[in-house]
Amino acid sequence: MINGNAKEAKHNGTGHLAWLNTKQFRMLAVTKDYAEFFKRYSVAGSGKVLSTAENEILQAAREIFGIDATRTEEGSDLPHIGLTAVNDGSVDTLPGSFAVKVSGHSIAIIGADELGVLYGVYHLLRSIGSGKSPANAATRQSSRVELRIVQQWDNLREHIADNSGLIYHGSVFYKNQEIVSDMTQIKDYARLMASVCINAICINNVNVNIEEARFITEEKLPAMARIAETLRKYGVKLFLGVNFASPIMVGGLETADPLKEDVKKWWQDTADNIYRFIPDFGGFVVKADSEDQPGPFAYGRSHVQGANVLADALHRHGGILLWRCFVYNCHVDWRDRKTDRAKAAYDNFMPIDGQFASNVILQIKNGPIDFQIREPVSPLFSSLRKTNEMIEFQIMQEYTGQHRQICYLVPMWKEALDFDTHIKGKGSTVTRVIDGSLLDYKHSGIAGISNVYGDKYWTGQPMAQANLFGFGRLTWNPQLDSGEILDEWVRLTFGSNEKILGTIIPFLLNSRAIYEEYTAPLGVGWMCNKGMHYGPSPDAYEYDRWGTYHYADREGVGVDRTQATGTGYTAQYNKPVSDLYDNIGTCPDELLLFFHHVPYSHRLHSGKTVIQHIYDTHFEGFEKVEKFVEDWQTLKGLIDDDYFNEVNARLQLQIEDAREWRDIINTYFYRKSGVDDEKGRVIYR
Ligand code: GCV
Repeated sequence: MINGNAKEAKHNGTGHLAWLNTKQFRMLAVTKDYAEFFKRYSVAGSGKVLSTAENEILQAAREIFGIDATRTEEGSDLPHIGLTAVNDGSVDTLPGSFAVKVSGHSIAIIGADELGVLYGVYHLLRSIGSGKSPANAATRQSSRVELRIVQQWDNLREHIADNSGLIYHGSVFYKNQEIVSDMTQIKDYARLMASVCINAICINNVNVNIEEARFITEEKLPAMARIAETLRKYGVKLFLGVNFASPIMVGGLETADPLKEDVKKWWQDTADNIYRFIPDFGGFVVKADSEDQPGPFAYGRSHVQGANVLADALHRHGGILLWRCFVYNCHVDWRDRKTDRAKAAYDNFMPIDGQFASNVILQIKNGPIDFQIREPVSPLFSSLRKTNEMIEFQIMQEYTGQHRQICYLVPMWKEALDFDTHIKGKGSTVTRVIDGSLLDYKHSGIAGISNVYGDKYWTGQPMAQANLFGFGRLTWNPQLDSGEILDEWVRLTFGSNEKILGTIIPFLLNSRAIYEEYTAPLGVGWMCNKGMHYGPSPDAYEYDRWGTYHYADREGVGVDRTQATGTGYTAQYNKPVSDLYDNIGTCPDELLLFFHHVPYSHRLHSGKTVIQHIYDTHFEGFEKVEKFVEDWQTLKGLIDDDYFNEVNARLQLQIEDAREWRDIINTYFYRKSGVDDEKGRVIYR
């Protein structure tokens, strides 16, 4: 199963239940405090999502307490769980808000709407599973992040992220090059997502081939409507990736020029038709003029002109357009030291800030390049002021170990969300930008490129479920702490055994830092194989037209992005951040090579030279993986065998791959610099 062949996967094991394996909550001492409540439940309100919430209570009663809960009247004096989709004023009005109130004889789950009740139920289950008493389950929650969306990079050919090499083969949505007709797995996926407050899924890749371009045609809309119906029961909206050239590809027009009347009309008719099939359709996700995808530039039009035509077509039905800012020139001449891919999104979108339709959200990758293990936060968050914007994270670990290696990414996402843009003075965090509160945006959101591909654990490496879980938890509440999220995930997935917690949590919490140690140093990025984006190949992009250069030579390494001598990228940030990065003396070590080209002898704030830092981190990172592989063995018998074995098999790959990274990167820099390791360790020659 290492390569995740979905056709062979069994989907009924504990791996598939992930953090919703409520049966194992039986073993927790705390369940006795809930048992009486689960004997009865009441429901106030009606609707499909509320029925889902009711079913969750019934299922939990059976699985945790072995009882069939009975429905009772609202306000009953007997112990019960009350589900109320009628806001009594005690809950925020934002969609999905809820309160859980615990009294002697009831646990009342009150939602601002049906969805709020469903989220309240999942909150209650999480509380039980993580060992909280009923009193500690009491809460009141809402989220300012309106759109909490996972985006699949699947396509009908079942190749996920098709140009990223170690292909995830398989999909929840497509089998044998057809859209699936059996909704079981899609339902399970929707349930898993709703349980962490995800409210939208885009089911196809932003690189839209002809097969997926047809999803918005009469022929495929019935299948889309079936999927939307399945998602709807969990409060999850369907989004689709569309190709900007759809009017030509599937509309039979000769042009996709957004200013042509027939093109506008085609988009309007298409949207009208979609909403006939799917009245609550979420909207489109568009990658235009990016990596050879078509876009408005082909017609001499701006991205505003392009986006607004699609947005207007959706607007009449309440739909939203997610327009990606991943627009850059992917053909760079290595002699040109001024053209900088990192600057492209800002250069393309800042001049048109404020001109987009009100239902457009600009979707911006967390960093300015492409999901490297360490990048600064995209400067667009520090500069746009008049356009709805959302952040895009990559749950799928394209550059961070894919479905093999353990790399818990929540700390990295938190860093981005907590980053201070200074756009409205100190304290202007990215969270406040993307939740719309700081700049008074009409829409807000967080997107995550999904790591789900139909594998029996959903995510290949079972530990990568923590990223999926953590992503959802953070979208609902960006203030949550990475460690708290992880603690909750481990308890829900493996139980609350101290040995398990004490082994898994410290490693996972550090795993991003560890991955960074044995791979690309000090923010330099791009030391991976070309295309596949897995494994070390430090010069793969260095001599390629794609041009994501690190400029390592015998004297030094790094990209000069300063204002005086470099590309000037640092000027895209607000003060004091621009100065912090621009000045080699204040630039944080972990981003040094992103911003500066330095000699190998350059001394870091840590006191080490750059070259010694590279050697040390590569040796140490590898040793930490080696140690975890040993520690993992001590969990045999304590956790589910299937989980144990699957993680173990992938850990054996991780250790080999970490060794390869260590040896190739150290050798590369040793041969470039000619500087010996101070500690005299063996560097592969
Ligand atoms: C969906 C990277 C990946 C591509 C991906 C692209 C994007 O370049 O390798 O597979 O395309 O990012 O985000 O659009």
